[in-house]
Amino acid sequence: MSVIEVKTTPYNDQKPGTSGLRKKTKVFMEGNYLPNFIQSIFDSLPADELKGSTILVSGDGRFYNKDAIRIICEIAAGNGVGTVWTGKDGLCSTPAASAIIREREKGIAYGGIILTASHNPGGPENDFGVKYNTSNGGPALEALTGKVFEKSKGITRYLKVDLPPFDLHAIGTYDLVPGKFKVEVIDPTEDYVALLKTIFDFPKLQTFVKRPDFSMVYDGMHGVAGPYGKRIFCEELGLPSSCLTNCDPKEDFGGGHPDPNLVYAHDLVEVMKVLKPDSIIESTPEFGAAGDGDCDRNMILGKGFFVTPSDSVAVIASLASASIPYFKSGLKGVSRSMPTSGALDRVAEKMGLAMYETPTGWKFFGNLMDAGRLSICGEESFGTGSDHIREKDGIWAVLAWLSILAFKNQNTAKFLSVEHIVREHWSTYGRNYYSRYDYEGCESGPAEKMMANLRELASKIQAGGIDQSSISPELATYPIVRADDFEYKDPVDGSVSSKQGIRYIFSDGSRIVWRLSGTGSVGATIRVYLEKYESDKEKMDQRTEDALQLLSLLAAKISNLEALTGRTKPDVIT
Ligand code: VG1
Ligand code: CO
Repeated sequence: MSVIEVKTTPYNDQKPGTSGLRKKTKVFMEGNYLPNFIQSIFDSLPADELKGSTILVSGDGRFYNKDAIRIICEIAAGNGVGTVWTGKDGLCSTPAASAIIREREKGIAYGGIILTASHNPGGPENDFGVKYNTSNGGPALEALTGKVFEKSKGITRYLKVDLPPFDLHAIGTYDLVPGKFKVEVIDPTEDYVALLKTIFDFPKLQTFVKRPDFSMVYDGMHGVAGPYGKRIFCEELGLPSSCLTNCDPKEDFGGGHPDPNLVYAHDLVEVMKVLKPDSIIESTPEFGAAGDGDCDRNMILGKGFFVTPSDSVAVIASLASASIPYFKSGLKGVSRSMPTSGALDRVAEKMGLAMYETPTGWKFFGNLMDAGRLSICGEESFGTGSDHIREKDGIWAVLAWLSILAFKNQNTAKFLSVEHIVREHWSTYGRNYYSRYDYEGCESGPAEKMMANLRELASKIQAGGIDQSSISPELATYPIVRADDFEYKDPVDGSVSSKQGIRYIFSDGSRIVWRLSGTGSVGATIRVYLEKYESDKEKMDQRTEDALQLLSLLAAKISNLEALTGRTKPDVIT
C-alpha cells in the first residue's frame, strides 16, 4: 500500500463550533480545505490507536456528501485506518451513527466522521459540515476539538492512498487494499432499529397506532430522516406510507431549511392546523412530527397544538418510567442546556431527581451519561434524547411520544390528545412560557459589541452599582436579581467552559438569555431566549407572546439590539 504525502498549507478558520465545523459547501470544496481538516483530526489522535482501526464515515445526504466520503476514505487509509463503515448511498442519521459506533460488532469502532450541517440548508450555495465522534458515540469534547483546531493551523501535509472505485449504492465489503484497508457499505438502519427495539415496546406501539381514532404524519424535510421514518413507522409499526411526507432525501433538501420548527416545517404545521386550530377537520391527524436534515432534532405536534421542545422533554421525563420499558426502573437523572426552559427542573424536583444545567450543545451531556448520572435530556432547539446513545435522537423522541400516548390511552373510549397530556402536565407542574428569537446573518462586529455591553452591564448589576430604573422604568418594581455569563464546570472531569450565554434573571425567576450561535457558516446569529414561569392555574391559557410581552420589551431595551444591529424584528421565532 503506497501512502502518498500531499503538501498543503493551513487555513486559519477551521475551528469547530457548537457541533463540528460548518462552512459554505464551496469552502469545503475549495483546494485542500476538507483534506486539511480531516488530516488535522487524525493528527490529533494517537497513531498507534488509529492503526488498523474501524471508523464510521457517513452523512445526511446533502450535496457533496458522497464526494467527501470518498476523499475521507483515502485519507483514512493513508493514516492507517483499517476499515471504514459507511451507510448505503452514503446516508446515516446522526443518532444512528452514534448507535452504530456504540453497538455494531460489539462496539469495535474507534470513532466516526459525520458529514452534516444538520438543520442548515444544503446545496452548492449553502452549508456543509464535518463532525468527529469518539468511541462512546458522542461528539468530541472541547479538549479534542481544540487540539484539532491547533493542528489545522500548523498543517503542512496530508496522507492519502489512491483507492480503486467502490459502489456506495450497494451493500457489501470492498477490499480496496487487500489485507490493509476496506470499506463496508452497510444498512444504516439495522443497528439503530435493533437498539430502539430494546428500548420501546414495539408490539404495543403496533397495536396502538392501529386504533381507528389515531392517525399521524411524519415530515422528513427531505433529509436523512426519510429512510428511518419509512423503516420504523411503516415497516416496523405498520403505518401506511401515506403517513410520510417529504421523506425522500434530496441533496438540497428540496430547497428548504431542513429545520423542524413552526416556520420551516410549514407543510406539517398546515396539515396539523397548529396555527389555525379553528379549522381542524375530521381528517386532521392526532399526532405530527418532523425531523431535521440529520434527524437528530424533532418537532412534536398535536392536533392544532405545538409542544415546545422544553415542555416535550419535561413531559417525557415525567412519564418515561410508566410508558417506556427502558426506563421502567426509574431515571438516573435529567439534564437540559442552560437556555432551555426550567420545565424539566420542576419535574426533577417533584421526582427527586438530579438535574444538570449544561451549556448549549449535545456534547456536554456525554460525560454525565458515561458516568451513569443521566437518563433523559433535552435542548430548547428541538433536541431530545437519552443515554441509549450519545446524540440527540429525532426518531426516539417520536417513539417516546407514541409510547406516552399509548400509555395514556390504554383504557380510554375517547382519545386523550397530545394537547390534553401537555395541559395536564401544566396543571401539575405549572407552565413555563417560552420563546426564542433568532436574528440571523447579522454582522459579527455589532453582535459581539452587544454581547460585550451585556456582559459589562451584568457585572454592574451584580455589583449593585446601577439604578435599574435608568435602563427601563419597569425594573424599579420588577428588578433583575442576577446577571451573569454562564460558566459550566463538568462534574465528571472538572473541565470548565465559560462564556456560554449571558443570562438576566428577574425577581420572579423569569429569564432573558443572549447567545451567539455556534453553528452558522457566515456572520453572526443572535439568539434571545425568553422564559416566564406561571403556576396560577387560571393563567395557563395565555398566548405565549402576551405572557412574554414585558420580557420581550425589556430584552430590547437592555440589549439595544435594534440600534446596534439595525434589526427591527427576529427572522425566526420559535
Ligand atoms: C444550535 C442549537 C443547539 C444545538 C446545535 C446543534 O446551536 O442552539 O441547541 O445543540 O444547534 O444542533 P447554536 O450554537 O447555533 O445555537 V444540530 O441539529 O445542528 O446538530
Ligand atoms: Co441536526
